[in-house]
Amino acid sequence: PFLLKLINHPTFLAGEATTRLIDTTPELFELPKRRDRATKLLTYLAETIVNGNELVVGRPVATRRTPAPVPETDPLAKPPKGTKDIFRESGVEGLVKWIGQQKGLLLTDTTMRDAHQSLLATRVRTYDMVHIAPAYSHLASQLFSLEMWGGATFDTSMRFLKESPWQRLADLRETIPNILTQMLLRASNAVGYTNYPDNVVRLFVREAVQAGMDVFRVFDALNWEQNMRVAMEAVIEEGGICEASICYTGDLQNPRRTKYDLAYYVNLAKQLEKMGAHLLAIKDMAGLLKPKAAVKLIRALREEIGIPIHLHTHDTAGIQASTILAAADEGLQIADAALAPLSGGTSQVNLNSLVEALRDTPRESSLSTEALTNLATYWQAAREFYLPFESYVLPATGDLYEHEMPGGQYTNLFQQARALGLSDQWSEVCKAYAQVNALFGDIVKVTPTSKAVGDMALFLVANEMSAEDVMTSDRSLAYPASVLDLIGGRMGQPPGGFPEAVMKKILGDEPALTSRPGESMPDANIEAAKKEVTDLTGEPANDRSAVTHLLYPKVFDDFAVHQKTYGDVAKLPTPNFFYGQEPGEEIAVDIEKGKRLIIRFLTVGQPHPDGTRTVFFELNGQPREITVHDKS
Ligand code: 3PY
Ligand code: ZN
Repeated sequence: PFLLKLINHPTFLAGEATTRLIDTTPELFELPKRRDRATKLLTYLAETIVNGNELVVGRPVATRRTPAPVPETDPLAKPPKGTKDIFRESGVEGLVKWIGQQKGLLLTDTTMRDAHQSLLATRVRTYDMVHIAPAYSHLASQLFSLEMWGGATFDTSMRFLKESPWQRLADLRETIPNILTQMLLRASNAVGYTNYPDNVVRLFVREAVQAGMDVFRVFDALNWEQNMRVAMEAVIEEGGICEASICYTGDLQNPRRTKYDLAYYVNLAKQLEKMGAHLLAIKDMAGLLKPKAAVKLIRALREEIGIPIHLHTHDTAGIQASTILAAADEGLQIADAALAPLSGGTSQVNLNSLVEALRDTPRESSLSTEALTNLATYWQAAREFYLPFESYVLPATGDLYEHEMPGGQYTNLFQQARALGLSDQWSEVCKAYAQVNALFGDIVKVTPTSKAVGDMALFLVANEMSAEDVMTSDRSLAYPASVLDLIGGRMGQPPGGFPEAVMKKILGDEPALTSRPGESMPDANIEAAKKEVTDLTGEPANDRSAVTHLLYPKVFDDFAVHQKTYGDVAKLPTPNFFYGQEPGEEIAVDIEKGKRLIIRFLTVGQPHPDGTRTVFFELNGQPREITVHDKS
């Protein structure tokens, strides 16, 4: 059976088996599980039925229970050839050449990463992605890539959704074999909020490539190319596609904003090209790139560098489609957009209408109207499951160009302000954010530097202080940890460094780091991490679980314990994951290919004297009882 397991393994089937397969895939050696997976899932459902899921408690209730409609495709048909096939057949050079030959604007769909990170607090589950995945591979094979991993999705999937980010990647890779996968990698911050040792970054990239990641959009939150080198080299060495980013800030249209001018961006792009980037991303995380500025930038970059350009922007201000269209006229090769139901506002531009805006022009995309409508119909319905996480819609005003808050942070910071009772002072928070940026020397603001600026802005408003007061006050203040990290140089260096006086004021006598943080960080002990994971789970750890533990020790450990107790809850339909089941409701749960559980919830018994209750189910037609603590 081992051989059978091996040859049926998705990696092997995809023709990518290497000698590392067995090292990186220890599940091949696992003995049949002693504990019963069905019992674990029933326990999860029973707990949720009796006590609720704390993720949704106190939030608006999603009432949709019916599955989102999946467009029909022929399950036996091979999906059409796509970008992944080109990459597989002709390597990164062939792919880059192919991009250069395309007349139409290529598009990346961000629905499964940035769109829900920006609109739904990153809460979209693997279940809802995997169900629409075959439709993507059959109907939208003309997409350049699918951004479906990285950024905040890595920790959020474990922290809140109790599912494995690695499994999400593997599942989508398997179900969408023909389109390139894409992720956001925060360079030395990996998928976290602070710099990690170089060997952790390298191991993470290696594992990501092995699990099926193709395009790595690498950025540094201060545009410090030195801090991108380790991640970029790892991507290139491991055989990934290295899309290095210039983060866009300031305003190329504004003659008074001189720090980040055209020469700055061109110079940075040239350095990234020299460092081996296969593609260049313009990462406009706050949606600040105005159409005329885009023309200037793309024109200059197209003259000065040879690699294809990929534009990422957020539609916070509502006018970014015009920026993409203007950039397309200048020869931009690839743009990011999200399917209609998850587009607009702090998310990306509407992919469906962008495709139509380009229709019958020289930059027409080969994506079909009907196919995209069908995919959008699915997401429209699937979004209903996530009603509890809908953000308060916060329209941007012209001051977006003053505070320059990234799309992913905009509604988030508002929620934080609201929690502190500062929602009516939102415009002051925005002003404070701009002041803090100026105080710190006008820096790039994106995860994690944006968090430090946001924390400092809230700190000032809550303490009724201005940024100026920071410099003049004699009080010793307990600054947020993120601010100490940033000004202490632990996130890297901005162009020109941080202002000396500000460093002195905030850090006092603490020395600041001015070299690359990774240089002075000792390598993490991978073997020790494996041992910790093994001790925790009682199962053999591999590089993947070790690196996850090193990136997010507590989050990973809590998740591992959850998984040990409740099994793979990612397999439950979303309404049942959030709300359990309704009496009489029957659900089908595919715990693996060909292994389906039919679970019917019958009723909950009266409380026992010890505070427990028995929940009655039918599992594949047989009665099953699960007793759980009633925490009410
Ligand atoms: C992230 O780092 O998660 C971002 O989306 C930054 O724009
Ligand atoms: Zn973004």
